[in-house]
Amino acid sequence: YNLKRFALLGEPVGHSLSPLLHKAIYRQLEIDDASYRTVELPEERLKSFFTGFRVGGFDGVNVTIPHKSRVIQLLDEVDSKAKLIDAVNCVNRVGNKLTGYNTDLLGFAYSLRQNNVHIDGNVFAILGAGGSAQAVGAVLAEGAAKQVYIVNRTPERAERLKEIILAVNDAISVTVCSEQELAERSAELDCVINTTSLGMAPNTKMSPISESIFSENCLAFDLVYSPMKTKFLSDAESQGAAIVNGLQMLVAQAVYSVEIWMGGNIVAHVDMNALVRDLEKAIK
Ligand code: SKM
Repeated sequence: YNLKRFALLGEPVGHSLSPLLHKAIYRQLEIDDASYRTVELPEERLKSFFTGFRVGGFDGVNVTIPHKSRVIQLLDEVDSKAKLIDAVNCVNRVGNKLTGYNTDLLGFAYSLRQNNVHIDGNVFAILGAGGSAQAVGAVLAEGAAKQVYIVNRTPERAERLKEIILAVNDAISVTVCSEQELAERSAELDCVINTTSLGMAPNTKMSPISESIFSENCLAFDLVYSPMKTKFLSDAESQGAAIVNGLQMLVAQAVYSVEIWMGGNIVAHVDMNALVRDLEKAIK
């Protein structure tokens, strides 16, 4: 009897929904020989953790804030897209070899598809320019968005995000702009994506942008999922925009991780909507 062991590494990880989510995935797939736990890991213990992981301590791990970039140097191989955005959130061990992936990218692309958001030829705004913004930018670039606006407090990070988008697809028009400049373009926007943590519990009264940005033809996508309806999303809804929160992306990145670890065609066989409902119940 060979129990497969998986874990989420981060600091903090106490409030993560991943253990519950992964257990729900195993239950759905009738996998009864897998376990998933959180490992709270300060930076100085990352290296020694990986020494044990490599020789069989775990079969695979997810990586969350603040280690997604730092783990890269501890791996044998890294998927090219993960390398480009300098973020790994999923590591697979085969024998003593560790390979890094980024399933946040795949999860975001999945959620856009599920909500019928076409990337090709459309106009997007990305709010924020941190790690998850880079994943979002890479997906929009690969899907051949027509135009991407980037609004971020520090222009240096916004420029870095612009470079990443253009490295994936140099045919895209990318503009770093102020909130005011974006507001003047609001009629053009097909989709506005919040990648900042503004509005996340406990700061639920905050939004990264004024509600004047939204229109009826726009979809507001918030990577935040707690609360399920942030101020950003309720503002968008009040302007007649469609809204999507980050739960579906969270579920999808987990399912893609399980597929990497266990092989087979898991993404196609899982009921993602049922998993989203499981999480909604847990959040309430
Ligand atoms: O990339 C994911 C990670 O796999 C799990 C997670 C969580 O449990 O909060 C968040 C994201 O960083």
